[in-house]
Amino acid sequence: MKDMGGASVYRPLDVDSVIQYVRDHPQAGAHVDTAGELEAIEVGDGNLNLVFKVFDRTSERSLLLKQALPYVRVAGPSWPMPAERAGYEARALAIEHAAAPGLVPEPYWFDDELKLNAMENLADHRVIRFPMMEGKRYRDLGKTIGDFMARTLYATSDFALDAADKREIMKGFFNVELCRITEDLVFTEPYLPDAPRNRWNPRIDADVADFQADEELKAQAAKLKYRFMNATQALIHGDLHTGSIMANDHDIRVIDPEFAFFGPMGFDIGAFIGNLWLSGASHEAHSPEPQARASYRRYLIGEARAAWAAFEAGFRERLREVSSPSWGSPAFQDDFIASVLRDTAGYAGCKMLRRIVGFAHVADLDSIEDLGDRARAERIAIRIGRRLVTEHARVASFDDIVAIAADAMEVRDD
Ligand code: SR1
Ligand code: MG
Repeated sequence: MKDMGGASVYRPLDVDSVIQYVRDHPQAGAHVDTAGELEAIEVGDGNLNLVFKVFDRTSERSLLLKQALPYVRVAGPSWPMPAERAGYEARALAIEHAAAPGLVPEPYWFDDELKLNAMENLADHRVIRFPMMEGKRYRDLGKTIGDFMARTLYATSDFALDAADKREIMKGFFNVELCRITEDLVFTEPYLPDAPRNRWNPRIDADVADFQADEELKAQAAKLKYRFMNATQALIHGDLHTGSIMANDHDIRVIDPEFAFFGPMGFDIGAFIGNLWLSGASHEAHSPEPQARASYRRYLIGEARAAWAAFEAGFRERLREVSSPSWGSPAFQDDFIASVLRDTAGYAGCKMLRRIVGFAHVADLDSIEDLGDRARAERIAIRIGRRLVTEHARVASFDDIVAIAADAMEVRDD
């Protein structure tokens, strides 16, 4: 569709119009035969966007198109959300692709009129959250995500960039509306007894009331929120949960960086670690057999350790060549890594609690049909989340984070 001046105008695509769009797009021919037999399906399973896979049945090639709607998809038009978020995703994906090639989908083009990102279709990959509910183990999951974080976080930090260059990039990442979602849904509403968007399993009413009355917890969550809003350490992914990771048996990719902005590095690492612990808690129901449950939880602990180890090693390696002599001090570097570790603990805890009490939950827990079973799993997650938030400033090694999770999941860490 064109306006009177001949430019495309925004309209949400569907499985028919997306095919015509691909046929007409000058860059699509590099990825599919635009005159061939094309077929489209809509596969969006996230909270916000439309996602189309377009298959070229003649050559067996395909591409993926992700279009932002002008509202939150799961809430509908009553919750408007600027479709400009697609531009943040385009800019972030380009930077991530440069810093961590092979660890994100290859970006093809960004259509600013349609608020649409075209990219590599990860045809035989799956979002890992769902197979993990069935006990799927991904080789090198933690190592790969730790490597992704070391690469992307270092490359966009003051350690790699000249201050003026970093500030120039920051101009493209104010991302006000999506940061507001995180500020509200992660850091504010879960701690308010009467926030209208909160929802939770009625079997945990008492647990929720107890944590919402915990002044120390709320003070620590407020500190973490303030830091989220003010620590412009690096371009962070901003939503790095297990729904933002796709994998097959030999390849792992990070997707969906639309929440990207300059924030604290520990928010990304914490999101990943917190989601591993949510998975572990959910196996209270998904793996009723105690030995299988303990075994899967040990796997998760191993991947969490591997993620932190890969992040720390990769980051320290890169710190050998810093952009300013100021950053060369070994004591400063140790101090910095220690602060990222504390943030990792705190944000992991925040990301867990919001998935149990806030607006947006996770399938790991919500798929547990029996509310009593779900409550048992949720109580484990709440125990971990509360301790991580409350104790984050005292965390001195990754072992401290593991000990909190292992204790609540009643698994020996060896
Ligand atoms: C209204 S959006 C809810 C959540 O979905 C995204 O994945 C983010 O985690 C956000 O907080
Ligand atoms: Mg997402």
